[in-house]
Amino acid sequence: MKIVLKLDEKDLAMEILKVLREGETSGEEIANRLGVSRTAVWKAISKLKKFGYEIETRKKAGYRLISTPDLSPYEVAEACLRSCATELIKEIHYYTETDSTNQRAKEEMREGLLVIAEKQSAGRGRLGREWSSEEGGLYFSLVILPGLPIDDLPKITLLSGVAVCEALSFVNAKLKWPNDVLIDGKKVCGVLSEIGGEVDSPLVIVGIGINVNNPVPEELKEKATSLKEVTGKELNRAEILEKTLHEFSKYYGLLLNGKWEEIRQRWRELSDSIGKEMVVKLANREYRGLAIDIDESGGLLLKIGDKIERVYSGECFYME
Ligand code: BT5
Repeated sequence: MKIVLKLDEKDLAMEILKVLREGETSGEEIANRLGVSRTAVWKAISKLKKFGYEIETRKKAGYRLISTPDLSPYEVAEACLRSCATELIKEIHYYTETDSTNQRAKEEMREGLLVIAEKQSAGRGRLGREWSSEEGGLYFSLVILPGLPIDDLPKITLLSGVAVCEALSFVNAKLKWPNDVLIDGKKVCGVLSEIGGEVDSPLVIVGIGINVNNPVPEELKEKATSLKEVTGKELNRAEILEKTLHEFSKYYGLLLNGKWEEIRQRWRELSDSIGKEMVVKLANREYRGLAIDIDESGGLLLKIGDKIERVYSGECFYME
């Protein structure tokens, strides 16, 4: 199922939610307050129930909101509005399931689009790898138009990692170059930035996957974890989305205002990689060395013997 919500347009189900959050209300009162028919109210309430809102209907008294799902199109829209990232997000495409939110975003390719899915059947990582995307995780892609040269785009991946790390500061999340967020050395989030649109002013799709309440597949257990596993409880995905978008818009604003150095410094502070021996595999060669810093364009600086090598992409491992 797909739901489209435009943040600058009113949506009846969202309006009704707001009313129900104030307390029990009759169908008639809702209809009068919002200037719609009672049938329209009833239909919107049925839709809300379908998305997991528990709403009690009592004769005469009316509708009472009993519980709210941790993610739904409406929770996503409210999270976007609360996150202050509304300059970046204009439209939400919410899927109960899709192949890949990056793929969906790539097909639409409109600045201001946020694609989010409860589950992905073909979630993807870099270099053709897979991203396991069971129900309970957070999987979303944002289309932005940074107006920056292509060479600056790795900075978007790095700042996205910083934003997730800040949002997950309650579990002491750290960054592994170039696109991983770790908790106690295990991957909890991956970022996949892709490019489309015009060459001189490319649109960028920032895809973020965070393991929240989803199970981590058995074969990844040694190197991956989820927030539920770390904290021992289920977390509200809309809240994590809100925090991440809030931090993203803050750091993205810094980048657009020429303050890359501030982001770079924050990356260093949150880094798990600096000071570690790393292996970076490229298609035709492999580097092994001590990670000492990221350079001015976001590349990793590896000290190999008495030489410093710069790497800009590749598969990265820590040496045992
Ligand atoms: C990434 O790739 O880490 C980028 C992942 C981006 C996923 C998001 S979800 C929303 C959006 N839509 C998409 O289709 N993608 C984005 P990479 O660095 O290549 O890491 C992939 C590797 O991480 C895999 O080869 C596995 O070893 C591991 N992995 C796969 N699923 C994982 C998971 N759920 N949690 C932790 N590690 C995982």
